[in-house]
Amino acid sequence: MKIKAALPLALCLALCACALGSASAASPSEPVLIVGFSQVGAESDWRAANTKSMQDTFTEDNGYKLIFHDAQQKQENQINVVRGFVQQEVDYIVLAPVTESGWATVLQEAEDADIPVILVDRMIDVLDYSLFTCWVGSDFRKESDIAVEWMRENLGTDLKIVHLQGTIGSSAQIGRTEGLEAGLLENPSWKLVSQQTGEFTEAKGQEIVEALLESGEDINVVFAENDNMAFGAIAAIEAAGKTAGVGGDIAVISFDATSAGLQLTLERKINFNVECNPLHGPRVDAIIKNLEGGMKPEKLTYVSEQAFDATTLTQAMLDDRLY
Ligand code: GYE
Repeated sequence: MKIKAALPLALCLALCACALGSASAASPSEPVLIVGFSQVGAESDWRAANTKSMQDTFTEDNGYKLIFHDAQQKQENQINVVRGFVQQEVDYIVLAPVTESGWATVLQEAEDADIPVILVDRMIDVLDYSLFTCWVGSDFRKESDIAVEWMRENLGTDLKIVHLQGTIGSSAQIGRTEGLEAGLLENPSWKLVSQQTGEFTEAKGQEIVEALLESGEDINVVFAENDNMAFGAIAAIEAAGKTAGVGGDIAVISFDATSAGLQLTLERKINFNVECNPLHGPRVDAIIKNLEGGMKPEKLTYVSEQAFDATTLTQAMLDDRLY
């Protein structure tokens, strides 16, 4: 709003003319599908890439009107906005749920109004799977198992681990935490020095590691449940005069493999980075097209992902990545 208010009148008029122009360019015979998307927030690079993928896909040119809402990591905001989508009678509700529990009531309202609900990214914890049409996202437990296996093979036995968890109760946190906890049980020589939530943000990741290093804790691994918390951890490690990554004082394990995350992996400050693919826009578009065509999509779709070891990562591997 601020930007618009500062625009000169002539430019405003030109922008308005363009907006009207593109609206009238859409063929009147083609119905525009209204999609209400409740996004988690803007906490991470992964999230930004996911928002962009959705916004780039659900455009007027593609036959959609997107109502985008950022819930600022608060489930109550999401419940209110999903209820609003039901009242507005949107054609589809797309929901990236902050946490898994607490969805049954509002999703029942969507079902009663016959509005399909497509879940993206994180899952929900409901007994009745008819409350949502389908889900597409990542296998967070598998991502974590891959990281733990890599730690077992590459970091040895004497591990003193700081575990930076994501938003408590989110599928990404639940799966990644389960993987590490299973690894701790299987490897009794691994010590969990600290386990705290950094809410998937860089600032909190930094704060936690800073405080631990200041209090003199002996640590040699940071297991960060996303890239942004890993960025914060690395900043804290370096500010304490220590080195992060391959051959350094503290190894860093991360998830997402965003472009900034892989850059730090290439620089060998992150030892191992497990990909989590955020490009769900085209996947949800395909699901909607199937539903429009009367087809029934798969109930659960896991996207395929890879993992990156700093010692084998090359610039060429980063060049053709999309996020
Ligand atoms: O790993 C993290 C984000 O749910 C997969 O949420 C997503 C996670 C992602 O904030 O960076």
